[in-house]
Amino acid sequence: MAYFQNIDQIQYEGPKSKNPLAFKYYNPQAKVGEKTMEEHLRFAVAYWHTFTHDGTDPFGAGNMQRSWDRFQGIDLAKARVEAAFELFEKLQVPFFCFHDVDVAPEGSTLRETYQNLDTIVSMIKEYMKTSKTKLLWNTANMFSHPRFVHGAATSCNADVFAYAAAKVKKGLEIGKELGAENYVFWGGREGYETLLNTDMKLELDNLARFLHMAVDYAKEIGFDGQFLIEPKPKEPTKHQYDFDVATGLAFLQTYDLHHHFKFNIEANHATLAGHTFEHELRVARLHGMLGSVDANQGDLLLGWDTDEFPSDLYATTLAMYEILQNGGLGRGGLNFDAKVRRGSFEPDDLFYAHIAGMDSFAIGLLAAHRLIQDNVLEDLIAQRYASYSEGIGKEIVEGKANFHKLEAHAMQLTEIRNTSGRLERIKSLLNQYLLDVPNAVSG
Ligand code: XUL
Ligand code: CO
Repeated sequence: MAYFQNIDQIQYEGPKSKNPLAFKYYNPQAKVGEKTMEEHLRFAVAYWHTFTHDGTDPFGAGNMQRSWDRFQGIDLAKARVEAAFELFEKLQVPFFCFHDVDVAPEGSTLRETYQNLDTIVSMIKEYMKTSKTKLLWNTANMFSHPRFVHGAATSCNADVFAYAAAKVKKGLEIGKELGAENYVFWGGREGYETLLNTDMKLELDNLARFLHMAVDYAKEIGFDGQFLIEPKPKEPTKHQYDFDVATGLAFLQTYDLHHHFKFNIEANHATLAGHTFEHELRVARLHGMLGSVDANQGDLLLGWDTDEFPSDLYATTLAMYEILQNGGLGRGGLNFDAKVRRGSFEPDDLFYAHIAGMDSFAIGLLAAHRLIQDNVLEDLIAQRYASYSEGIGKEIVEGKANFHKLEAHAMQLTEIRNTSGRLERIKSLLNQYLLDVPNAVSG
């Protein structure tokens, strides 16, 4: 049966189209440089926001109109799979992502939960045989159930640590079964509320022990997906251990885990950490650790994780700039970890939201590609740092300088001349490239 009866497959109609159910910029088969847009962008639908979230917020009950909600329990889970593959096909998205509890209800015992998962995973596997949509990543939800009140791998309760391990073990088996490209570890409640009752050293050591066990088990069963850490500074705990990319990197290096992991970078998590999205992407890229992206955006007037669909074209352009400079996302993708606003409760809003996100990243891709082709930022940066390609600067970067030499150089300086950073000129250039995108598409 069809859950989105009034909606046909979304087609590319170009920037002049007035059809709200059409792509204006995302043209999956169109080439940008060497790759098609579909290959560059590797979009994924997040199961939890699109098929599970019901609009509940701290002040109000669920309000989303979702026709699958007339079912319950395992039947509801099955209806969601049907709805999901219908939406994937109509949106032409190459990937999807899910948590264990998004796809199958928890049973009253762990064994029963496994049975529910097995039922739904084999149904998903059947659908995947004929669908073009693949699994970008799956993960285990280790934050919603009350047992995880003090965390999972960092819980003060060893039974909870064991329960969490069982969930990840099952998750890795599911990832292998469905051919997942990646497996995500978002820290859920891995953090703390107060140091007054927290053994931080034990918690961090345990988190590392847990991740090493996951690496070992993946090897044992031959699961070859890329492992990803998703940093977030706060929510649900006041301090999350995987605060941002730099903090996560230090943790991974300290515990000798960095060979096995990359980062899944979420835009809204970056802004919560007081960074820009592109900052987090850059830090990961410089260390060869940029794995995948949770494509959303926050509201800078609000201090919490709003998970909006991305529409800020500056952010998508600068993100795509980092991704292109990275040589792409490899096995990663752009997962819309984003939800429609509570006021957007009708089923077709799910399509408008994804179209907005996909077009916004397609525009970002087109603008960033041209910026790179024309060496716009590279030339500006090369000029700005020109003092390091000759004289004393060259000696510094070549390791030929020391404090004696530098002091002697400084002593003979009569004047130090700086030049302008020209930020406003650069922003105008960026505007020109963005406004040129429709021309890039039509010709
Ligand atoms: C929470 C969040 C998660 C992860 C997967 O803020 O982003 O949905 O992406 O657990
Ligand atoms: Co996320």
